[in-house]
Amino acid sequence: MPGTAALAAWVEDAARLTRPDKIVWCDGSEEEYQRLVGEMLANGQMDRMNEDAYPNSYLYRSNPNDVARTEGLTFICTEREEDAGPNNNWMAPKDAKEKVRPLFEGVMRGRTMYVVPYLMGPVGSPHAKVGLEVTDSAYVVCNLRITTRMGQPALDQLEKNGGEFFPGLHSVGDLSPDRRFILHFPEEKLVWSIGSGYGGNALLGKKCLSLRLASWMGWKEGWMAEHMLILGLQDPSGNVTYMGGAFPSACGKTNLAMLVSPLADQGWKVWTVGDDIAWLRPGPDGRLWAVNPENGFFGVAPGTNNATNPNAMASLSKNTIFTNVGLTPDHRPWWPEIQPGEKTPPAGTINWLGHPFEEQPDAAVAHPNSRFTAPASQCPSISPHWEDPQGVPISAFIFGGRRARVAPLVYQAFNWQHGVFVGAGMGSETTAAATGKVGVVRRDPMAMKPFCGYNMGDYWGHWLTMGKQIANPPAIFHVNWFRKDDDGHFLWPGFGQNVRVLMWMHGRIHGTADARETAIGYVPTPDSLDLDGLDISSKTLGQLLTIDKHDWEQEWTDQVPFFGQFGDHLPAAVAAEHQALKRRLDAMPE
Ligand code: GTP
Ligand code: SPV
Ligand code: MN
Repeated sequence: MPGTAALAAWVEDAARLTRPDKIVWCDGSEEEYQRLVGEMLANGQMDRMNEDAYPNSYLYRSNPNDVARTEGLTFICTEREEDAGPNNNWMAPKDAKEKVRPLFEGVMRGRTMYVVPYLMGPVGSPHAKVGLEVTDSAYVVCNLRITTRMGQPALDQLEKNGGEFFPGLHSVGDLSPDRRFILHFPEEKLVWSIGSGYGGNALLGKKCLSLRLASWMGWKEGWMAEHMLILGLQDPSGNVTYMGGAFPSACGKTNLAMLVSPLADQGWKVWTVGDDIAWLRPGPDGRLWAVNPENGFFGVAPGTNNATNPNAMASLSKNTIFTNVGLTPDHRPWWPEIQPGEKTPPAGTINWLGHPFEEQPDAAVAHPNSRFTAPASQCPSISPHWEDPQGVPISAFIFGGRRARVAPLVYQAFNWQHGVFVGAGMGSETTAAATGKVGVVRRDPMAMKPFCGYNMGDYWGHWLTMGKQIANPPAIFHVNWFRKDDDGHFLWPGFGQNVRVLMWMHGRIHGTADARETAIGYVPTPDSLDLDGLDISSKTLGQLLTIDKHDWEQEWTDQVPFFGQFGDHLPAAVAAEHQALKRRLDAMPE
């Protein structure tokens, strides 16, 4: 069956199941966007932002029980449970469908079914994938229009891809978490999501297709799908060194990808290629090449301002959808630190729950996981190569966590295999990006714990295999912008100043920066970091670069049961690196 006919047949089946009153095929046009926004403004689901300050921008408040990804309700449905692994919730495909099909039956009665063909990846890229989402949420459609290439580009690519497309069935259902399921069928390359309209639960091109299904496909086909930003660091000679960075949700990818360098006058500048997802393939030159499958950002609002991230502020200055932020009396968005240092909003600001914040002094004004959806093309630092069909060549991978203790500002792995172990052992404090407790250290290997669509042990095996297949594998680093002093203050200024750490990496890659060898990897010598113009004491720098034997022994011990869960799926090389770390820690002086 030709691509479009197969697409139509799939939609017909979805409609037979969900029984919408109306089916609307979306083309991604401006007129269509305005019509949908107009409907949501009219029915009270959206508010218009101040047209002078934030043209063509809107506020949406989600259901208060639907504000972040719900990992406990997210499933990988493979024939064999061990293919999903201990890192995922699992249901057999047949059981999952039997359980969830009744929730979809007739769910769209009285509603419109929107049919959204979309493209993940640059137009014309051999790596681009066609998705098809059917949804009963106009808000989801509007977000897809910003974060994907929607409509004709997808249909055009369908023919080039031999008709291959990745369907996703989505309904907000009744929004009850008791009837919420985000189901992935990697063997069928299918997604079913019901009961949530928020972010990664509902924009099926993002985490569901571009990470969970794509990571499975990468494993089977010899490429990689990673929860990574992609940036280019331009040096004073004008050369650009590309890096991919995997930090867990709400741990700094968007901010690092859009960094404004305080050393721009010396020729150091950062270009943004992507802020959340990278698809990587070996190129003919023996390097890994990365594309950003997305067309826009779904970025964390709180903390974003003109000092921390001016490029994000410019990106969200127009044509943006704000979700769960506060609304000031003059219809501007509000979140903590929207102006540097601002903790309280203007009088009369409406909180994310829709009430004057003064009436609910105990509620957050903006939800901690409030976000902006903005076109990537509006980012002032967007790379001239961000839509290159083949992507950009990656020279470094940066793993990162949010750790008040333990992890130093930066260190470099000894080699690829050790780097894979560094990623596999990553721990990070949980954030508001997923429901559940915030600030608890959990293992989040390669920042992929919530997104790896198969057994994480096999995933590490795949990383090791990829390293053998590429002649010039990227150097691997680990960073921590979030180390704190005993009073709970961040030791490192972060944000734009992180360029100094990127410069050290650049020096390591190009053979010009010094390091000292420690038990965990190479750590900068104090004078190998360029701290010119930065007010930081040598005591603070010492704290930032300290490797504490006891902290690391504790870390090592925490990793034991974690790696243990994977049984035979744990690659021998990862187990060997874990043991080697123990020997180096034992040899460390007290
Ligand atoms: P997802 O979109 O959830 O995958 O997150 P992300 O990794 O893109 O996180 P993002 O860059 O949006 O950062 C999340 C939070 O961390 C924001 O509140 C930022 O202000 C804060 N943050 C980012 N970079 C830094 C930094 O260098 N230092 C400090 N202290 N905070 C940072
Ligand atoms: C994340 O949680 O890592 C995000 C936001 O990027 S969401 O798309 O909701 O998953
Ligand atoms: Mn993310």
